[in-house]
Amino acid sequence: MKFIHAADVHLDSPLRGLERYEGAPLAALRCATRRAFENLITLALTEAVDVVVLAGDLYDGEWKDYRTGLFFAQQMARLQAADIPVCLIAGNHDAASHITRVLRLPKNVHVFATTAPETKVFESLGVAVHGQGFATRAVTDDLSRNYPLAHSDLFNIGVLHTALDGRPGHEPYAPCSIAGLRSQGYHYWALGHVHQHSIISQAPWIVYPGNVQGRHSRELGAKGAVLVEVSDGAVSSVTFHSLDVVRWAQCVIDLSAVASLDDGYDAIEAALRAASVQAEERLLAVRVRLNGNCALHAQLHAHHDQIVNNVRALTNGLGASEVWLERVMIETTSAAAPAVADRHDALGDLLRLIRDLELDRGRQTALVQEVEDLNTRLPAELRGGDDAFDLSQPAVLQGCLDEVKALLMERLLG
Ligand SMILES: [Mn+2]
Repeated sequence: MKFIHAADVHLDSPLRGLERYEGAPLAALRCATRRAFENLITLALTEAVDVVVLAGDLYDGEWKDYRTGLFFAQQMARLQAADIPVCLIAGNHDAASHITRVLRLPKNVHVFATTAPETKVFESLGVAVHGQGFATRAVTDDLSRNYPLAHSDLFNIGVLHTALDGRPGHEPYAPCSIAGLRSQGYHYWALGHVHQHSIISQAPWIVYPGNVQGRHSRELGAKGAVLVEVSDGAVSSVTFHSLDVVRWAQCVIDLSAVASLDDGYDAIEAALRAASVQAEERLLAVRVRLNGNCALHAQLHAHHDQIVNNVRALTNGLGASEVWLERVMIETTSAAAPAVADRHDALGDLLRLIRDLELDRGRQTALVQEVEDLNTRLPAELRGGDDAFDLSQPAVLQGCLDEVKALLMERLLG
């Protein structure tokens, strides 16, 4: 017996604010969750699995129109034609209360109840699947406590969308403990919600497959699902298969030992080349982060645009995968600043002024109030979302002060 365990498909997840990115491969990114899901179904067919388990957040939220549901139904029909059943629970993103459009699904798809745990027995396979979906978005009860005990003569799979005992960056929904999960006596807990693949336990198996397709620059690396093989009533192997069509990566390049911009570009190119090889011929969406205490600091900040476009040009000739430069973040610190800040002249005064500003919360607040008017005039995509430009955030303000300092240094000294 073998089955596929996937979760957090987030079908048709909207990609916010991509329009503002130069040269973003919009069509590829918009379709990515669908293409990755097709890869999942293809894997199920080629492996001729006995069951497919989807552990919540199949949909990102309410469908914009019926096309999302129709696409899913079409993929389910591919499995139906091969007699492969699907067990599915709702998560916080596609909680029953949140999805108002409903489509009838092919008969091979079993959607678990959201009011109480339910068990689906596949007699011919010797398998019992236990599950309960989210009725509402924010489930704060431990759903696992009401799950039934294992059926002693069957292989038992528990399907649950949960943050376990809390996972950084994830809402603490349907909290539960590893000890609690063990107490049901199941062989395998098919979890969802955490987008990073991880094997929490092997006795019993408690597994997050991670999401099937990364959706932004914080969902890095290979994404896919796990294939689980069972023999003699026990798990014999758990294998991760990458299914993503767009790979998100970050290249962090330390420029502290780099003396010239040219050497800097060489270091960046080497890092991009390595990332493109790792993407295994998928489209690579890469964020470049330049850091280190370095002599180039002022130059990098003063010529930000030129740097970004030179890095973009580097992505052209890499070969292995198509590479899209999502963003260049200049996070270097200045190796030269302290000496200048000690000078007893206007430039020294200026740098000391900025340094004092960095240390004084009260003056920062006053500064933020002064530019508040500017903030309200920014386009919406800059004010919201994952990378919002929000000066009231200390890190954003600090970044601006760094940039101003470097720019002034370069202009006044250079
Ligand atoms: Mn979730």
